[in-house]
Amino acid sequence: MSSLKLPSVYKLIELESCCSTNDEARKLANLDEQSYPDGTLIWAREQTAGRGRLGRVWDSPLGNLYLSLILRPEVPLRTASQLSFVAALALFDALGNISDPGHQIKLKWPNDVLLQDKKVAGILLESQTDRTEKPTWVILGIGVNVAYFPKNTVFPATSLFAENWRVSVEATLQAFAKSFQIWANSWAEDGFEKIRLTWLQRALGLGQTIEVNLENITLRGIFKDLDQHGALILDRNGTEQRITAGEIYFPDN
Ligand code: BT5
Repeated sequence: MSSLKLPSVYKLIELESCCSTNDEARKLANLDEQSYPDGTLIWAREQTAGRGRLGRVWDSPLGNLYLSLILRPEVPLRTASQLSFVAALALFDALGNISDPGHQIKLKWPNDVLLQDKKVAGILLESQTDRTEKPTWVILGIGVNVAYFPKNTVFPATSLFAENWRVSVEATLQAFAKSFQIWANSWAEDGFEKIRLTWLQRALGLGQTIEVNLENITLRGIFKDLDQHGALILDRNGTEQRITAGEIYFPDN
């Protein structure tokens, strides 16, 4: 066990190893709400079956940060999905707070964090709803490449260590927990607009030509905006297209 201190809104569960902290969180969230309330944070030193979005593998050896937060927001699912942008802002601040000056941190739609234009952290939001509109839980999975990153990825990846940034997993976790509390409060009290605008200020490629890979087609256009539901607005020769899922690339970079 570590001697980690987190703000009291979190209930920390530490694991040496697990399959996926999101799967562990899902199990606990379904057990009972009293024992695993909003703010339960599952942290594992390594994962044997870490997951990215769309069934992708998330490499999870010892040395990186892997955590999942159980959240129980009293809002419709569509609103709850804004939490991935809340988490992206928290990661941005957390890394900014523990970094040496001179490192460039940016956000990449929908919710990646880039360091020196390479992916250093990813977010996986999962939820479960019952018959009401509201989710019974939302699980926010966060992976930060502290010491290790995979080579040969389509979009380049990096780690904090690879950018000569020596920081511990514990310090990264502590910084994230602190920043997430601040942004989650802002979201709960003032809604999405401030989150949306701040996210846009920190996004890579806004106003520039980007490529969006959809399942069967690649679209090219100008990255114009983020709408109130977190969709990317792509301007294609004056016609605006709303993109809700896909991978973006920056051809001019
Ligand atoms: C994500 O997926 O970015 C979400 C990653 C969430 C991981 C956390 S760890 C704690 C929690 N438990 C889990 O099981 N998952 C969550 P996606 O957008 O699909 O990005 C995957 C892509 O990111 C890969 O195809 C690589 O290009 C790149 N990448 C960068 N670092 C990586 C790493 N450590 N492992 C795998 N892919 C990485």
